[in-house]
Amino acid sequence: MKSGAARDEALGALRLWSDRPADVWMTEALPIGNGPMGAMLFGGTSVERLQFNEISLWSGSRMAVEGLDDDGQDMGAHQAFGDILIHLGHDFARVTNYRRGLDIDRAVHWVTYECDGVHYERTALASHTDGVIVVNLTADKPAAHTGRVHLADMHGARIAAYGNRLRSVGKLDNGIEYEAQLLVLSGNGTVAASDDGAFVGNPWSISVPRAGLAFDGCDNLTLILGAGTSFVQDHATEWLGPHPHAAVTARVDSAAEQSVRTLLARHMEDYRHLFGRFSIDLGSTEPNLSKQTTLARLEAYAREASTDPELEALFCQYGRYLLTSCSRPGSLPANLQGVWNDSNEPVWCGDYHSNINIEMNYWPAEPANLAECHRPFIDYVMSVREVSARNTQRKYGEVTGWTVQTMNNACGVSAWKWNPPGSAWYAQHLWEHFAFGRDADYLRTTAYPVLKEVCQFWVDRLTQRPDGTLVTPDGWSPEQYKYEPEEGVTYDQEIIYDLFANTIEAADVLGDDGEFRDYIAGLRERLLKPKIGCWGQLQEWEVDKDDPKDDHRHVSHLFALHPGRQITRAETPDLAEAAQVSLKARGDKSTGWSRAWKMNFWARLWDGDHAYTMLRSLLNVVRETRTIYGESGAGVYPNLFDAHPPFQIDGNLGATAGFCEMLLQSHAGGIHLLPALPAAWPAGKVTGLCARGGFEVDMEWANGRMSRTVIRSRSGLPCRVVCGDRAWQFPTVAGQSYALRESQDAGLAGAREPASWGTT
Ligand code: FUC
Repeated sequence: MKSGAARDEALGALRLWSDRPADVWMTEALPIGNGPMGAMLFGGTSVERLQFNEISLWSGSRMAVEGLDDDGQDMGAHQAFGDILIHLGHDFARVTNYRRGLDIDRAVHWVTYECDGVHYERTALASHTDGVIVVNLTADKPAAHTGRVHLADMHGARIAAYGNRLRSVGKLDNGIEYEAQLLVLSGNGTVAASDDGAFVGNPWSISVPRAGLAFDGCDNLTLILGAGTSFVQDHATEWLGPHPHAAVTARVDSAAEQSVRTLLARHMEDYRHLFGRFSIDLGSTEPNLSKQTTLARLEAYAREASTDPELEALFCQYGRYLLTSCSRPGSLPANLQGVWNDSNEPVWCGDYHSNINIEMNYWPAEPANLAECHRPFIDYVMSVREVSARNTQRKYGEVTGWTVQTMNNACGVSAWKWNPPGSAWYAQHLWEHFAFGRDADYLRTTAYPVLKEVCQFWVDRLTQRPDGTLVTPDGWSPEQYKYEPEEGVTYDQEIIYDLFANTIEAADVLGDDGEFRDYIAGLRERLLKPKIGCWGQLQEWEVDKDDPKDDHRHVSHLFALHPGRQITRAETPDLAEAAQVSLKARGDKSTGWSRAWKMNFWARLWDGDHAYTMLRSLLNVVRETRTIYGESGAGVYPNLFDAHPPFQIDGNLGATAGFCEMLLQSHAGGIHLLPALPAAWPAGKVTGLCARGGFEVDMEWANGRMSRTVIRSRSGLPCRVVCGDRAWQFPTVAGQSYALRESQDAGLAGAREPASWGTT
């Protein structure tokens, strides 16, 4: 692992760091994760705390209960799993040269300090390859580690020590069984079970079991943590599978057979394969500033005139780090807090919220080159289809297809308000995975059946007016409590338009469902379309009643601008203008995720400076952990977690999508380079940005103008590119790269003539 000196050199790069241990979980501890497992590290010296989670540890019903109404369903909540406490006894008052940090290009958490003349180093990683969390503690003097390790559990599990292993085994009321194992290995010295309960104190008042492990005179320690549950993503087995004991034991044992160096190497190879595909350089930060702690940089950033392009790039990449760490194929998707949760009653149950939040989580997956990380959401949608269909029939009677309520758990149990276009919004993600990846098999077997069945729900449900117009009944614009349900709400109409548009395109690609395709195309024509109201706004309702003073955080009626594509600056300029009027009226100040959405909206409106204003408001450092809806309190915490407040990961992930949207758009007629470049980023470079159609783009710009672009074709489809007043159009071969060259006519205002292009 990296030496202290090498580490210092890299300060300021893709790293979050601090000069003191964390006190507060939500705002200061730093996250690692391997998909199913997540952990928050505090970097303590007296007591190190590693709070951990498993994505499938959910309380509440596994099945909707017949006879109960929507709000009566017990959807439970994502649960905290437990904690590891390592009692080291290095009182912080005696510690010097303390640093802790998170390197997001390696996905490694580290701590270094000196105490009583000994230099200590600690690293932690969550390995997806090996399915475990590893913590390694070293020192530059022999026998420097003496203390105790405890494994605590949040549900009163049985905890016992066996040799050098701690095991917690428990069962939730809903039948989900779970187990965690912590194996402690040492270089020299001894590690032994000890249940004398001699030391149980910790600053967080975590209730610590008597059983623990005592380590004595060890040169180094390696902790290997495995955790699992009996949840399986299959309603046919009522979501339960075998007890996790065997799988957890196998993972921990197999990791224990490898050296820490090997575990690290395997972890980095896997992680970098995903993370390393995309890079972003928005300019250099002044060296004195880039050397500062993350908190100091955030505080400097809060001063109007201060710039820190490296912090902005870090924030963009942090969203990719977080998604990679909490959303890997084979497990559940990222919930409201990704996977990181220290409470059994997290706000909004740490759920799958269908009216913006889970979708926003996945906005960066495709453009930021993490298509694999999109899979858990797609698999989740596939897994809840049947139970959602039953639930939908309970509500709407004999309809085909299905939809969801606003709050959803891991087993597809829904609660709270129905969100009729929720399934259509989900379906957009299945389509986007194809639009970027162009895998026709996937489209045929996975995405298209979902698109079609969700269309069928609307075929049954749309109301036809005498003039043939189709409207959705009983709509609600999230989350406008002042208004009763009504017909033709813009949010509904726009999402259904998007569903129909995606289904039509999908059928065109597949080429064998022409009748259905034409039928849906006919319905799309007749859908009530967005309207411009009396103050120039895009109407949120069919009736022109929008309140210009309404600053609600949800901007649902602008779905067609983003993430939809019904409204674009180029094709529907009047509607785009109206969307801008509405957006301005809503104002910039709101919750974290709302700011992130507005960053994307302004990018789609090609106003890079306003998108940048939203980015700055997202990077506003706060400490507020209570729930606040209004303008105050939102931004990021010192650990760069997005603050709704409280912590909600959608703001992080939505912001990363916003960066992509500022630099490249591909939702309307080809690839548009630098559509919303702010004045704040006159020069920069990005590699591995993805575009619909199956393209990957590297580009550099200087003085606000593109200087170099290379497009890699994955799909072999023809490519059309626009940048400012230049345009290119050319056939491609899958696997080939194409460098765009300046045309002779470059610079002619409005010219859209094909410029030259060449293979690299
Ligand atoms: C929606 C939002 C809230 C919050 C919650 C999880 O209901 O209105 O702001 O993000 O989801």
